[in-house]
Amino acid sequence: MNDVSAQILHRLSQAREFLSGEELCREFGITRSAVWKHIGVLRADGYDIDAVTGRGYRLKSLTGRPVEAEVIPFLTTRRFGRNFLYHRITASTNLLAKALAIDGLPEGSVVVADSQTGGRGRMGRTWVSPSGVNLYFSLILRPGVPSIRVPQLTLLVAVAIHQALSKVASSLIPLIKWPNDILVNGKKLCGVLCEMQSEPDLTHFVVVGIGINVNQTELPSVLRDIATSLFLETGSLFSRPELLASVLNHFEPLYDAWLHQDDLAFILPYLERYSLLQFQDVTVDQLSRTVSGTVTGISRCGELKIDSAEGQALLISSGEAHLRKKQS
Ligand code: BT5
Repeated sequence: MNDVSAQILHRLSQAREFLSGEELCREFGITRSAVWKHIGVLRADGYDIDAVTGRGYRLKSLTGRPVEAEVIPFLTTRRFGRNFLYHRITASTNLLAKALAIDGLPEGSVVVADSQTGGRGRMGRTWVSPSGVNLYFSLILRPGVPSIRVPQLTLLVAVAIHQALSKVASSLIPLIKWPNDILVNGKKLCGVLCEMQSEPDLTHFVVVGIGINVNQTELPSVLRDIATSLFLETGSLFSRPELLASVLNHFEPLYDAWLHQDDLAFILPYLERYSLLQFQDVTVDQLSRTVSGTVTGISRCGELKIDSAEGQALLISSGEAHLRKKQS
C-alpha cells in the first residue's frame, strides 16, 4: 500500500460515514480517477469499501492488521509510532529497524511486520513469527545516555507491555521474567530483544524489538510446552492494532520519565510486584558460569539480586534464569 492509499484509508476509518469522491480529491489534491485507483488498491489489500454514486465511499470494516491506519486511531503518543513502517513480511523487524536507524530515522519510529522469516531472539536464537496472528515490531530510540544504562530499557519496556496487557486483557495475570520475557501461567507470551549501536559514553541508537503472541491458535510442537498466546489463555481474539498502540502509549511516558532519572528506582516497586522470580529459588546460566540462589529483588540498575547458596549477595547483570523446585 502506498502513502496516499494509507492516508485515504485513515481518513475513511475516521469518517466511518460516506465521504464524497470530491472531498477526497480536494483533501489529497488528486483526480477522481486517482481516488478510484487508490480505492482499488485498498480493496485488493482486503478492505471492504462501499462505493455509491452520489454519496461516495465508506469503509465497512477494518482488517485487524497492525497497519498505520488501524493503529493510529488508538495512539495517544506524541512521538512513538508517529513514523510508522509496515511490511507484510520481512526477515526481522529488528534488522530492518537497525538499518533504518543507521540511515537516520528519528526516535519513535516503529517498524512492524505481519510475519518474519528470520525473527530473532537473544544470542542467535529464533523467534517463531507466523503471519496474520501476532505482533512483531521494533521501536527506534535515541536516548543519549551512556551505553551502560541501555540494558535497563529491556525491563522498562517489559513494564509497559505488562501494563498494556493488563489493560487490554484484564483477566490475565502476566508476570515479568527477568530480563526480557512476559509469561502467563508459566508460559512465554512475549519476548523483548534490545540491540544498540554505541560508544562507551554515547548511545547512537537502540532498537527495542517486541514479539507478542496474540491470536495464534496453535503453536508448533517445539513451543507447545513453553509458550502461549492471548487466544490460548483466554479463548478470545484481540485487536493487534489496539494492543500495539497500547504498548507504545504506556512506554512513551515511562521512557520520558526514565530519561530524567538516573536509573530504574522509580519503577522498582512495579517490577518487583510483578516479577515471576521474586523470592524464588533460581539457577541463572551465564556465558561463563552458572549461579544458584534465592532472588531477593531487582537492583536500581536492573540487575537480578540473588542470595547465593554460599550466602553471598550477588548482582547478576545478564543470563537465562530458570526456576528451581524448592527443596522440602
Ligand atoms: C526473546 O529472545 O525472547 C526475544 C524475542 C524478540 C522477538 C522480537 S519480534 C520483533 C523483533 N524482531 C526480531 O527479529 N526480534 C524481535 P530469547 O529470550 O532468546 O528467547 C528465544 C526463545 O523463545 C527461543 O529459543 C524459543 O525457545 C522461544 N520462542 C521462539 N519463538 C517464540 C514465540 N513466538 N513465542 C514464545 N516463545 C518463543
